[in-house]
Amino acid sequence: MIIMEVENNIILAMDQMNVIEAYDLCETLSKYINTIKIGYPLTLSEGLESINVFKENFDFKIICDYKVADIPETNSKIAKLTFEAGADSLIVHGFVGSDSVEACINQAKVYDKEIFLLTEMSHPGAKMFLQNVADEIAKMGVDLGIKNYVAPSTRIARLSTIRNIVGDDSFIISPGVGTQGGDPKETLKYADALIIGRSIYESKDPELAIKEIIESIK
Ligand code: O7M
Repeated sequence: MIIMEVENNIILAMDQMNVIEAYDLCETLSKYINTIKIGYPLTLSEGLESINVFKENFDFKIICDYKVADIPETNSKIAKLTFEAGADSLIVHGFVGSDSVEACINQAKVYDKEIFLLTEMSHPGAKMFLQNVADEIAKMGVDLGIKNYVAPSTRIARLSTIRNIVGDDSFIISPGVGTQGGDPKETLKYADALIIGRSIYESKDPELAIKEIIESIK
């Protein structure tokens, strides 16, 4: 099941560490986006309940990026708390194996929410270990019936391979465009949406930055 229609194919990575700054940014950008990703930087500074600031004031879909990677019992607790706090979906690491991932899927079913399976990451260090098993992780996701994936925009050939494994009916969101070097338009040949943080929120003019990205992917 595909959970979201991502406006302009852009998911804002809300990695600011101050909820007021994050709120102000959302006010500026809310006419261009309907989905944001909240991770540890904002949650550890402002608390899990800060999710609601963005749900209630902007009606955004919230993807919680907690890269869940623990034993099944602990994954289950993390997923439960995240969905109860109002997240629409949760990003889960695949390398921990199918039992740990299934624990999150089971909680998602309880709350009628979704998970995204993280396959390969976008940073250089992902080549050391994760890249070697990323295809197997994606195949495991298919076997588990997962339809939502995260795969890197910084290595288009790898993104393309992962798309082939998960199939055209899956939904791939892709981080790494802009600051990490990925190209938005090229990425969208294989991914359904871009995850973008610093090239928007560190810009002197975030509205202009997002407008330029939207223009570039038309
Ligand atoms: O545009 P950036 O580089 O400022 O931000 C990218 C965001 O995507 C940031 O929140 C990262 O934590 C996240 N991310 C990656 O950059 N690479 C990955 O491989 C995976 C993620 C991610 O979102 O994982 C779910």
